[in-house]
Amino acid sequence: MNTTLPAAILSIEGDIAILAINHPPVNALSQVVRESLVKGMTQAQANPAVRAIVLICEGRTFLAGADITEFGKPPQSPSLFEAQDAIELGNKPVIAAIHGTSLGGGFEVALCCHYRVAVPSAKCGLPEVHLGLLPGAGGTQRLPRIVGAAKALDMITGGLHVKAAECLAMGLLDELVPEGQLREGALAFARKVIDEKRPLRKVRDLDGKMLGARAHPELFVEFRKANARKFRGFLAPEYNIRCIEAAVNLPFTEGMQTERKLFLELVSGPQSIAQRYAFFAERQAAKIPDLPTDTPVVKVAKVGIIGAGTMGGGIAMNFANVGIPVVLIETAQDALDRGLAVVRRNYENTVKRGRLSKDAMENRLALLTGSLNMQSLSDCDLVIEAVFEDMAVKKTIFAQLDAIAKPGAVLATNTSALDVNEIASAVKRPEAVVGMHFFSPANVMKLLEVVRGAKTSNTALATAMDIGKKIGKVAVMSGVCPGFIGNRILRARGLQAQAMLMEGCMPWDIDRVLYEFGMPMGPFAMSDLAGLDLGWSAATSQSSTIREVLCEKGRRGQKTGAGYYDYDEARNAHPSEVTQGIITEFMQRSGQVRRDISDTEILERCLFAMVNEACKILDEGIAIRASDIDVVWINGYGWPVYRGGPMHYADSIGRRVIADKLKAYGTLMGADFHISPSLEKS
Ligand code: 3H9
Repeated sequence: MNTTLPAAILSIEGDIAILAINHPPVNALSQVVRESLVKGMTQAQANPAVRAIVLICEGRTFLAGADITEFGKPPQSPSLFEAQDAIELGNKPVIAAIHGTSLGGGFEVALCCHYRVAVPSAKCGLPEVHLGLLPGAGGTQRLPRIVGAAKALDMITGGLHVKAAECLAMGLLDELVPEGQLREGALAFARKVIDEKRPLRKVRDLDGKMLGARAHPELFVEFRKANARKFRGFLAPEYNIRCIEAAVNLPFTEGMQTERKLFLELVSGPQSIAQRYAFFAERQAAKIPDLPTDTPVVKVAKVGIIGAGTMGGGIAMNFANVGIPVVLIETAQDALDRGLAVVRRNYENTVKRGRLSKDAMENRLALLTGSLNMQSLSDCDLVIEAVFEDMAVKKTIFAQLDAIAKPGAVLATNTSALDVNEIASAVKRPEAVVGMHFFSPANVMKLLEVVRGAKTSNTALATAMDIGKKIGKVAVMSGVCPGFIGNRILRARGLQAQAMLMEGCMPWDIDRVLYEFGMPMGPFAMSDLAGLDLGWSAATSQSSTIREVLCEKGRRGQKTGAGYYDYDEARNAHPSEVTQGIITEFMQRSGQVRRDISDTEILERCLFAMVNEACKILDEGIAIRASDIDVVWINGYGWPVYRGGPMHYADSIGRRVIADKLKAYGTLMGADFHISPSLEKS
C-alpha cells in the first residue's frame, strides 16, 4: 500500500520500504520535503514488516540541497537536523539511491543514510562555498570522516561536484548500479544489507581517516597558504577550513556545534546574501519576458567562425568542447595555421594540467577545420564573425555572408562595442543578425552578451541564448548601445580613473584601491594586459593623451615589458618613474595642481560612476533588469561575487546616498557627466 506524504510517496515492496521524494524542479529540501522525510522514515521504521528503507527521488535529480529561498526567513519545522536524525538514528538501515546531483544539504542527508548507491552519471558534492556558506547540516563533520581531511578540504572549499566513480573510489558511495536501473539496483542492494545483516553504519562514528590530519596539523596551514590567492576576499573558504579542523580535532558533537555557529554567521552575513543573490540572478538572466518560451530555436549542428585570431580560436573551442563541428575562416593560410596552432597549444596546456585526456583533445581538434573560402560557411547553422573592430570591414563580411549562408542560419557578430543594427543593415535578412559578444579568453570566460538588434528575430535571439547555455556560458541579453552593458560601464569607470590621473593619482594608487575592493585588477593593469595599442596608430598619434605618449615611447603594455607599469621578467608589475614623469608633465602643461586624493574618493568616483551608467542602461532599456547588469560584471569583469555586482552593491549602500555623493563631487566627475534620471529620483 502507498502512503502519500506532502512531497513523497512511501511504498512497501516485500520487506523493503521505498520513500520516493517528489518536489520539482530539483527536490530542494523545502519544508514539505523535510516533513516528508520525517514522516516517511518514522512510518517505515514503525512498520514491523519493513527491514530496510530506500530513499530515492523522482524527477531529474536526487535532493539538490537546502531550499536556498528559505534562508533569511523564519525557520519552519521540522528542521533538516530532525529529518537527518530520523534517518541516521533510526533502527533500520537506510540506503540512499542517488541520480542527478546530490548536493549540499541533499548530500548531507545521503551521508546520514547508512549506505549509498548511485548510477554512474550521478554527481555528489558540497557546493555551499559558492553561496558564501559552509555545509551546515553535518557535511563538514561527516565528509572528512570518510575521505580524510585533505580530500575534504579540496572538495568542500572548491565546492566540487564529484563524479560517481570517484565517489565510489573515495568510499562516499558503496556501489554503482546500472544507469536507468536505480530503483532496482537500490532494492537489490537493500536485499544484500538485510541478508548479510549489515550493521547500521553511521558516518559520525568513524574516526580512522582523521588520524592522519591529527598527526599533521600543518596540513591546514599549507592548504591556506597554497590557496590564499584563490580565496582572497572570501569569508566562506576560511570558515569551511575551520570546520574541517574541528572535525579532525574535536568529538563529533562539538564539531557540529562549531559548524552550526559558523554557518549561522555566514548565512546572515553580507557575502552569502550577495552570493545567493548572484545564484538566482544568473538563472533569471536566461529568462526574457517578451520571448515566448516556445520560440523555435535553430538546431546548431555546425558553426562557422570568421577570423581565426585569439578571439575566433577561443570561441571555436567552446563549440568543439561540446562536440559541435566548427569551420574557421581566414584570409591567409599563415593566419589560419597560426590560429589553429594556438588552439592546439591551449588544449595541450589543459592536457598537461591533467584536466583533459589526450584522446579527448584529439577528438576536439578533429572537430575544427580551417578554410580560406567563405563558401565553406554554406552549411553552417550559426556563423560568428570575429574579426577586428572596424565597421566597414564587418559590413563587407556580412554582405558576403548574406550571399553564402543557408536560409535560416543565425548570423552573429562578436563585436564588443559596434552598432549591431548597422551591421545588420548590410544583409537582406537583418532578422537573422544577433550579437554574441564573448569575453577574452573566450574559451575560459563565462559571460556571453547576447545583443538583440532592432530587427533580430525571436528565433535568432532564442538560438543565441540557448546555444550560449549549451556551451556553458552565462548568457545575458543586452540592447544595442556603444559597448553594450559591460564595456559601457567599464568606460564610465575608465573616464574617472583617467580624470584622477590628472588630479594627482598615479595608476597604481587607483589599481590598488580597486584590487583591495576585490576586483582581479585595476583599470591600468587591465589596459597593460590588453595592450595599450589596441585601436592606437603611430600614424595618427598626437601625444594628446597619456596612453598615446606611452605607446609612442614603445610602452604598449605587458607584451612590450612596459606600459603604465614597468614589468620584470616574471611579468610582475612595478610603479614606473617614466609613467609618473609623463603624468606630471601632462598636469604641468594643463596647469593642474596636484591634490591628495583619498582611497575613499578613488573608490567612490570609480564605482559610483559605474552605478550611474548602469542606471542609465536600465533607464534606456538596454538591460531588462538590474540583476542582469550584475551577472555581466561578475562573470565578465571579475566583480567580486561576494559583493553581488554593481547594482546589488548600490542597493546595499543606498541609491540615494550614491546620487548625493555624485552630486557632491560635482564638476570633478567631468563636464559630460550626468546623473541618471532614475538614480536622481531614488
Ligand atoms: C545548502 O544545502 C545548505 C546546507 O548545507 C545547510 C542547511 C542547514 N533551492 O540551476 P537550474 C532552482 S545550500 C532553491 O536552472 P540545472 C533554480 O533557481 C544549497 N531553488 O537547473 C531554478 O529555478 P527557476 C546547496 C533551487 O538543471 C531551478 O531550480 N545546493 C535550488 O541547470 C532549476 O535550477 C546547491 O548549491 C535550491 N537549492 O542545475 C545546489 N537549486 O526554474 C544549487 C536550484 O525558477 N543548485 N533551484 O529559475 C544547482 O547547482 C543546480 O540548480 C542543479 C541543477 C545542479 C541542482
